Amino acid sequence: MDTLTPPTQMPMPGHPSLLHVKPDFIWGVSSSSFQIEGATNEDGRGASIWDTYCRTGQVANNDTGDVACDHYHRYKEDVALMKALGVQAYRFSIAWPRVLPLGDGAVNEAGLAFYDRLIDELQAAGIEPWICLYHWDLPQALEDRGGWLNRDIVGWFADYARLIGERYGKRVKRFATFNEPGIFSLFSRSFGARDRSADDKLHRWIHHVNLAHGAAVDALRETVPDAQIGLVTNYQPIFPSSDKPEDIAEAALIGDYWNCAFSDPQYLGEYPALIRDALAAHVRPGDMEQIHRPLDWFGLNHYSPVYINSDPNAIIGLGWGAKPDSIPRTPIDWTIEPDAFRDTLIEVSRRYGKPVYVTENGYGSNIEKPDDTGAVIDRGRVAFLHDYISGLDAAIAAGADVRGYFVWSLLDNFEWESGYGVRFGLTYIDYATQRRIPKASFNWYADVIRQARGGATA
Ligand code: IFM
Repeated sequence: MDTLTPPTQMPMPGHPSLLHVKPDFIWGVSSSSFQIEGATNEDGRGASIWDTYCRTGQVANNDTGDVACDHYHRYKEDVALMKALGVQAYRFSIAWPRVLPLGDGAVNEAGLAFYDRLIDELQAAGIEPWICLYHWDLPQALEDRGGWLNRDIVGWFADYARLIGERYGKRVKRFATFNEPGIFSLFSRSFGARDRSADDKLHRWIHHVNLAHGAAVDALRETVPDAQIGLVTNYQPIFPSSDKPEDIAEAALIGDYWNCAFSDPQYLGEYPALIRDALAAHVRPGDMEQIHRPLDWFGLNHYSPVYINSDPNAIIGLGWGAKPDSIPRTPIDWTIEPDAFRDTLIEVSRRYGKPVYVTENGYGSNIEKPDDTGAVIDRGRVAFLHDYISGLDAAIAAGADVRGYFVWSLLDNFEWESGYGVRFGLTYIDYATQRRIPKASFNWYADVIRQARGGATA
């Protein structure tokens, strides 16, 4: 792809190679509660840490999740969009504070009823619901009790998982415990000051997340015996940005934190070598068995490789390195490297030995808007998806057991610190009116799905 050509002027790519994708491959889209639901003060929902954070002035444009995509009220329209897209599955997360406003204790029936309505709508549309228990919106009340640094959170999370299993388990079989534990652990606002004294907090936090995962798996198995359970990780190649020995060593260390600190103990039963000693102080007898519960699938969220250098003043020495100039970028400066995606699929398939589902992949832009005719012709996103889906096909050809692919995301949504200024959707949201405008990528992806499932293309 020619990076010097502005995305708006690129020719629209055709179909990706799908020679190795089987007919029962699952095509889907992903979202998360805080990023789309809105209605943060409705029907008894409690506050989450992101409601609080949005009021600290650290989110672009002081955006909040108060309205977001108003999905809480417009879920029927959104499911209709998914039906038009032709997806077989939809991965969404439950807002823990919507169903347990204080994180534990009293249950909010109105909050649970919302997800019943959503599941009803999905099932009526023939779309399988995939539930993720935790996509970062921790109840503020639990944060006030120490959050992920308090070992009690293992029990709080297990009780929450049991509630979800009991309530939805007759109709939902696919569950993920966490979305990208590496990201919310390494970059959470609770991470603390950028100095080495906070390292120990990080290790305690990592271990508690892992224990909570294992306890939640047990709770889901008790309540949903035929559940298919996995973890969703953000696993990317971690490259040193120079050939200095300290940068090479740092990239290897960050690889163990970012990619393996959760998936290795959860799928393989031990912490990766470079961080094992640091974690040991927090591991009690029986902990590793509690974490290492049988899992059914591996969820991969993948965007682009990470370039690292060594920063002796930063926690775990993590410094952001320069990205090679020669590599194309998305408008938000993420490198476009579909070969790295292919290689990552091959790596996680071999390393963890489970069926792999790509639970997120997508293209972020801070320059998208409707053209004079009102259409959003997002050629850059189409080119990205084309190349990444081709990479996926190549990974399957090379032996990776990849069973599904979910685009991030159905809708433009709240992109955390970037607020609404960064758009990842197949559907443009006009936030002033909440009008949904399917982009060119929406029609393109619908066509890819039709083609993959043996149907005629438009
Ligand atoms: O929006 C996020 C999502 O919440 C987690 N994975 C990456 C996406 C894009 O940054």
